[in-house]
Amino acid sequence: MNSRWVRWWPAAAAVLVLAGGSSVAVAAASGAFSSRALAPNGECSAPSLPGVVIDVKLADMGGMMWGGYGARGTTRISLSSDTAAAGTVSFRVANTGRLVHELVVLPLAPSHTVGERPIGADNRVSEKGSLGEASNTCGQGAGAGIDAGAISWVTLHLNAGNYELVCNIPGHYAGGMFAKLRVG
Ligand SMILES: [Cu+2]
Repeated sequence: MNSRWVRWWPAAAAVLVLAGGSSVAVAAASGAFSSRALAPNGECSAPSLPGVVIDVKLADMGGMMWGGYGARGTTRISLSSDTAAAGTVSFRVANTGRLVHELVVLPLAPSHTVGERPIGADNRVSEKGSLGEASNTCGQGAGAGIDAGAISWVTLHLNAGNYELVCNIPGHYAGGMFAKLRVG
């Protein structure tokens, strides 16, 4: 459990208060994030990927997002490792949630932390400087988004530095879909 999780759960508790303590809210608090098992073989298995391979999971509270669209703590990205050696890095991205998600790799300036990008009127963040993305259901690279239960993958060359991995489906960054990767 990293420090991000510690910050998230109080937010979930706050949402509980808003929900008025209904039985639905209690059920959500005890395990609302979906974690579906993905097909180990078949159309949605990734090929063998080069370089350092990082497994990424994209999750959400699906229909339990009663705290409000984009409420912090309703969506998340988790990484098998938050560090990687500079060079070839492959991301194997599994959507374990109920909504469509994606993974976009953005540079993170030294003085910045994840989660603080300004959110536009379209409920998305700027993708300026993007190094690449995995948003192609059962395929590599950019596409229309990763369907629930599917995977996508992308291989990038990353120089030493910090990166912010985000999902830029409207409302999802605000919901908590960002994670830091340190390359060096
Ligand atoms: Cu998302």
